[in-house]
Amino acid sequence: MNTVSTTKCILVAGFPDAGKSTMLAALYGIATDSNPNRPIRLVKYDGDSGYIQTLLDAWQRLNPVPRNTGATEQHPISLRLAADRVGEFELSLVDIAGELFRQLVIGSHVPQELLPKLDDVESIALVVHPMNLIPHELIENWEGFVASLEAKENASGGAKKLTPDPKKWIPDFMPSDVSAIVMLHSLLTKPFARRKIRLVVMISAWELVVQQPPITPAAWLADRMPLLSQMIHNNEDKIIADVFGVSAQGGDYNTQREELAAKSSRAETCFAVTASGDRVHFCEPLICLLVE
Ligand SMILES: Nc1nc2c(ncn2[C@@H]2O[C@H](COP(=O)(O)OP(=O)(O)O)[C@@H](O)[C@H]2O)c(=O)[nH]1
Ligand SMILES: [Mg+2]
Repeated sequence: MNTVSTTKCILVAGFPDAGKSTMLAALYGIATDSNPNRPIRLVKYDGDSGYIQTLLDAWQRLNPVPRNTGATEQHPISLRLAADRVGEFELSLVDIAGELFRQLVIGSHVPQELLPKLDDVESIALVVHPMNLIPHELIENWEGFVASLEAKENASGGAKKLTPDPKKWIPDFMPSDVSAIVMLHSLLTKPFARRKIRLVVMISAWELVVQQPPITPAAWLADRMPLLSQMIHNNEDKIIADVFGVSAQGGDYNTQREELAAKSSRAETCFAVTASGDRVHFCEPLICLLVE
């Protein structure tokens, strides 16, 4: 039997725009679905109920979840879930906007809000978005790269001039790959005392990673986030890791809308793909993280 002190907890981490809110909406939708065969069930939700309902409504109606709106997204959210193979577990989103994780990396300090959760959690789901990565940029592409970041920022409502002097480096330029390894390294060093992390890298929006021949999540990670991939391989005693591609939307809302709407249930459209490319249930990455 699980007690509060032995319940396993997964921390969902990721930088802004990684796909965390969409994943939360899909998980909540699946866990509260009426399908008796659903692999996870909601036991308890702890958090702002209006917020989760807004996410769920957007997901059900095939709309992008509302963008981060500051205050609400800073509130911790916790789902107590149950799955047959692993019993009850807690899924915790301390910082759904991803800003605190950015501070952890860029500011090299652990924000107070993150401390209580980061202190005891050993299982981490790191969400990364294949289209929202900050790449390793070559110096000859630099000005184009800065312009593309600014265009993205402006398209999403910001009007930030990233730097008036393109030669000046600012933290927004840190490659996602580097950010991810700095974050993991922070979790393995002081002030934390843990010796091991169980990690699952969840590559969101996987249906957008279309390549011929098809690429597996493991190959994608080695190719697009080589430092993270190497860090995982070089620290097998400290980081027990796996990688999955996941699709919480189930497809692109513009180009695949009709196909998605034709499915009998929304939950059915979501899926995950193992490191070697096999299609599995959307919830499998989280369950794998907890299996002994
Ligand atoms: N095509 C597709 N887009 C996705 C999927 N999951 C998330 N996205 C998109 O990725 C962007 C960031 O997602 P969001 O959940 O808001 O990220 P967050 O900032 O980490 O909470 C949004 O434009 C989503 O519509 C997916 O499974 N498929
Ligand atoms: Mg969000």
